[in-house]
This record gives sequence, C-alpha cells and structure tokens, in this order.
Amino acid sequence: MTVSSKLVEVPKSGFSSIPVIDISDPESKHDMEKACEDFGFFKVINHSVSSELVSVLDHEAVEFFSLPTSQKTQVAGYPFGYGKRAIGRSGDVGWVEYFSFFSSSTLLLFSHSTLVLENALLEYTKSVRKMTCDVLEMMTDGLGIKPRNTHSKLVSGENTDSIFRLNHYPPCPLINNNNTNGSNIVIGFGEHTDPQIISVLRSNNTCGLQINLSDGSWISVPSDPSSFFFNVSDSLQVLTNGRFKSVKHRVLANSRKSRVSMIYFAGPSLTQRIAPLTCLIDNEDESLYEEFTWSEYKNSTYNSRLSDNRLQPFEKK
Ligand code: GA4
Repeated sequence: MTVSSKLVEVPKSGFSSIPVIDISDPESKHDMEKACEDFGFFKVINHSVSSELVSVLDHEAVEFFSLPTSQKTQVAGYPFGYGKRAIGRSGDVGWVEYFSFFSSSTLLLFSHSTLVLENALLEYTKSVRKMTCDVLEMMTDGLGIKPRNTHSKLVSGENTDSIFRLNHYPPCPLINNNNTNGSNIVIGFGEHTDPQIISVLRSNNTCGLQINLSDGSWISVPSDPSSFFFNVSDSLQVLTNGRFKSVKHRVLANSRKSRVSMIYFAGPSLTQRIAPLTCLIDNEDESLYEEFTWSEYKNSTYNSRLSDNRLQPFEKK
C-alpha cells in the first residue's frame, strides 16, 4: 500500500465518459469494438445476470469480510483462498483484503466456504460466463471475424483457467479528509493490467476504480452496482495483435466507505496457444508478439510485480 502525494491527473485528450454498451442491441458491436480500441474498457447494461443472484453474493461477501481476521485467515491461501494486504508473491501490497476461487464450468475447488456462498458462486459464475461469451461473440462480430465463437470458445470449455475473486477495500483512516485538492490518495490495488482474456467486474455503490488513458491520465469510473464493467486483458491484446488495448487500471481506497467488488477473470485453458489471429494479419511479419501458451504466460505473470509490463518479453524485437 502506498500513500502518495501525486495529484489525480485530469485527462488531456478528448475523453468524455466511459463507453456504455447495450448488449441487448446487436448493433452495439461497433461501439464495443471502438471502446476496446480506444480504452480497452466499457460498461455493459441490459445484461441477463439476475439481480437476486448478485444480491445474494453481495450479502455473502459482506458477511464473509465481516468475520474476525482470525477466522478469515483459517482459509488463507495463494493463489486461491483469503489474503490481506499482500498482493501476489513479489512484495506488492494494497489497502485490500480478498478471497479468490478457482472457477471452471464444472468445478469450484474450495471446500471451506459455506454452502450458501458456494451455491451463489456457482450460479453467478455460470451466468457471468454466459454473458462473457455473448460479449466476446459481439466483439468478434464487430471485428468482422468468423466464426462468431472464435474468442468465446477460448473461455467456455471445460478446461478453462478462470478465476473468481471477491475484493474488499475497507474505509481507510490514513486518508486525510481535510485535504481538499485530492492529492492524498491511498492505493487499494496498484496499477496493473490483467493477464487473462477479459475481466468482468461488478461492485457495490462505492467508487474507487480508475482506468489509465493513452495520455497517461487516470479516469475515475463512477460506480454502478447494476452494471458490469469489462476490461480487455493482455491475452486479448495479443490475439488482436495490439488492436484492442489491455487497460491499465487501479483502485483507490475511500476514507469513509467500504468497496466490495466481484471479478470474473476469464482465461483460456493452460495449453491454449496465444498469438495474433491469422485473419487479423496479412502475414507472420506483421505479428507484434511471439507465440506463447497461457501456461507460459501465467507462470511468468505470477513471478512479476503488479505494475510490470508483462507482455514486453513477448514482443517481437
Ligand atoms: C492481476 C489480475 C488479477 O487480480 C490476478 C492478480 C494476481 C494476484 O493477485 O494474485 C497477480 C496480478 C493479477 C498480476 C501479477 C501477479 C499476479 C498479483 C501479482 C503481483 C488474480 C491475476 O490473475 O493477475
């Protein structure tokens, strides 16, 4: 966790607002494609994930994080299980506690949680996976790629390596409320890009998430508990040969309010080869990246620092 005196910058380029995609309208594919190219980030509305399911999970998450630390640490573990402050295993820290689950279509490898939480998680991840596939299919269509399931099939099979994570950012007493110019910030989760294909985030009504624009400025994402936020991750940047941007993002702690977010990191199977799609390049020379498997990338990721540029070693010289 860093207490920084850096000012939150104001965007210099013509940014107006976070792109909003209505997934019930097939024509939104054009806006989605543009959002992926310009920001690597968009908000999805009119989705089919049930609000009741979301409420159950929200409630269960709040209950879990309210438990005494001694009880939560009984289910501590990395990469799956409970964690507090420490992020990854290379020394990063943040004003955050979390609970990560391995998630695949048939399996939830976590035996300590309550039955209610497990059931809610299974139902939620099933529903979010379906929405993720719909979004990826719309995106593939927007790129003019056939078949429609070119991307969605990477995250929908039995062996996909996805993660589901609950993050809790408690109110932070280190933030000085008397400082009115916004220069006193505490990092909840430091700047990074996600390594998978796409990430799907939902949060309660507390803001804190920021995305980084190409001019380097940070944009605060207004919270919206009824919508989902999608961010392009590293593997999708490679698959599209850099056309879609893996968005750098971070979370700032709040002085008074708790933020609870739930994120589904949609990854491919460990053996999946990741390289620019041949239909997006005219010949091999145009490829910006060396091919890798998800397992290779994942291994290098888990040995890196949060803010590292993890794709750099795979860029063609
Ligand atoms: C960033 C995206 C996901 O939160 C995550 C993170 C993972 C972790 O918290 O264990 C990592 C980070 C994330 C990338 C670099 C490594 C691994 C922390 C870290 C320092 C769960 C993931 O898949 O990669």
